[in-house]
This record gives sequence, structure tokens and C-alpha cells, in this order.
Amino acid sequence: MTMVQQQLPPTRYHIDRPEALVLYRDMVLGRTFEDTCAQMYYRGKMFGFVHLYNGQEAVSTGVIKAMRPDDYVTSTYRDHVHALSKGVPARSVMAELFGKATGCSKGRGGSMHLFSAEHNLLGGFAFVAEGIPIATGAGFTAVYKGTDQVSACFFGDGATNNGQFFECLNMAALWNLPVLYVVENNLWSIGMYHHRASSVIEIYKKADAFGIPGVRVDGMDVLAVRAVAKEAIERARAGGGPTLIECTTYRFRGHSLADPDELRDPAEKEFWRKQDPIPRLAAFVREQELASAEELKAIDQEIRAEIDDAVLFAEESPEPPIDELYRFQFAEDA
Ligand SMILES: Cc1ncc(C[n+]2csc(CCOP(=O)(O)OP(=O)(O)O)c2C)c(N)n1
Repeated sequence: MTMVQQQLPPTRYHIDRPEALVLYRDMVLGRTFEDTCAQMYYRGKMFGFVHLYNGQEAVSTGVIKAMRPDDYVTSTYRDHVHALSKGVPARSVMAELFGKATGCSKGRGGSMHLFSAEHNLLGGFAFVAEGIPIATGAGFTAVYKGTDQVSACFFGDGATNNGQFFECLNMAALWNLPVLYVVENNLWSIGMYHHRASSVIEIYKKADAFGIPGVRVDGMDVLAVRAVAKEAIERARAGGGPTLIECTTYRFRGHSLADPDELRDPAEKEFWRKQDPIPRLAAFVREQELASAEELKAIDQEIRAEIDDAVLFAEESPEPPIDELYRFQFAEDA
């Protein structure tokens, strides 16, 4: 039985300029997309619940950018940024949120059901923990077909108290499946504090019950997440089986855009805001002279233009035609 514990490792990791800029760009893309989403939601451009990912970007970027494009990802209802990191174009994600036919789920899914077969994004899921069995199945498929693809699923601390988490970790350990179980421990499940809901608050320790590696990493440090993810991906690809990765993180906004966020202590929010992963990586990049402040600013501006273009695209796109209301319910309709 292996048991790895990595407590908040230092931010010093070797990284070259192109890779550092990929990480920076991806996190800024996620943040700018989500901030714009909030504006569009309050302008009535999208419907239903919309859950934003602000604050957690280092997890999506650190893991997904360490994966190959043909690897699989599943998400939750907080899925926009995972889709973007996986390479689904901002236009296609924004159009989906607007319920338009050009969206990645053809306007039928909305915010919580992003999907892209082309990018091996196997879905956002509204039910808590629902992506875990799908990702486990994707890992099984890779083994069954003899490919060396790896599957990663992202889910919250709340999901780890759900039965599917335990069932799937058991199966993945038993069958040695190439799966990364990535917990985004943001301390809260809507208004339930993690320490009040879990018998063991160190989630990574639950890996021990299945005899698989469990790792805790600073989820506000993209380089630390990337280092842990790389190791787990290599192990999975080489037939070494699953890893449970607990990323300690925080959501900067309410649970959804309908949540006034009145339960969490302002001091707690302030503590985590100071660890914002984006300025943290920017400071590292400048300190290491990988890029100048002007170069980073130019990236920010490029992303701003990309998101503005995505909004325009979504606004101008057609609604799905009413006579296609029942289309795409079954795979053969696609
Ligand atoms: C099976 C199920 N039970 C309850 C809910 C209602 N619900 C939606 S989000 C949520 C909290 C989940 O928190 P967590 O897994 O920590 O993820 P986070 O929202 O913090 O990313 C709950 C209970 C649901 N969607 N599905």
C-alpha cells in the first residue's frame, strides 16, 4: 500500500517560458470567462443555476494542461473552466450558456451539461458525484481497448461523502484503472462546512482504504498542482493505477449566482483571496524573468478580446429550432 502525503509544497518548480505562459493564459481565460458570465447572467442572457469557478483555476489548469488532448475529463455543475482548459472554444461554451444551437451541447445542456466528444470532455453533471462513475468507466474503456489514455474527474469535497466516490475508488483500485480523482476541496458544499460533514477531514487519507496513493496539494498554486498531476498521470499511463488528489482551494464567489454568499466569514474569504492563484503565478513568472509585466498584460488583453468575441458569437447565434425539440435525446439522432 502506498501513501503519499504532500502538504502545501513550495512554489518553486522548474518550468520553461512557453509552458508558464500556457498556464497563465489558461487561468486568465477561466477567470475572465467566469466574470463575464456573471455579467451576462444578471443581464438575463442565461437561465437556471450558474456555478462559477473563480478562485479554483489552478486546479483545472494544473491538471488538464498536464494531460494529453485525447485523455478524458469529467466535471460537475461547476464545469465551464474545465471545458475551456480541455480546449473547448470559449465561443462554444458561451453559446451553450446562452442556450444557442452553436453551443457545445447544441443548446440543450446549458451551464451544467457541457459536453464535447471532440475534446473528450465527457460532461458536466448536475448530480453531485455523478462524473465519478463516468470517469471510472472511461478509465476502464482505456484499459479494455488497450489504449494508454488517462481519465480525470473533478469534484467537490461534498461529493466525497457520496457513495459513488467509495464505490468507484474501490473498482478503480481493484482493476488498476488509469484515473485521477481530483477533489477540489473548497471547504464548502453550498452552506455546509466541510469539517461538519466529513468524518475524516483530510480527504486524501481516504485513499488509504483502497490502497492507492493519496496526495494533498496546495490548489492555489498551479505549479504544485501541475507537479502532482504529472506524477499521477505518468503512473496511470504506465499501468500504475489511480490516484486521489486533494487540492485545497476556495471559491471566491457564492455557490451559484443565485447565492447571496452570506454564510461564509468575511475574514475567511479575505484569507483565501490573498492566495489568488493568478497573481501568484504572475509574480513567479516575473521573478523568474520568464515574461515581463507588459507581456502578461498583452495576454490579459488578448483573452478579453476572445471573451468579447465569444459573447458576440453567442448573442448572434440562432436558438435551436422548435421542431428539433426532441432531437439529440438518443445518440442516433446526433
Ligand atoms: C445527488 C445530489 N444531492 C444534492 C444535490 C444538491 N447540491 C448541489 S451542489 C451541492 C453541494 C456540493 O458541494 P461540493 O461537492 O463540495 O462541490 P462545490 O459546489 O463546492 O464545488 C449539493 C448538495 C445535488 N445536486 N445532487
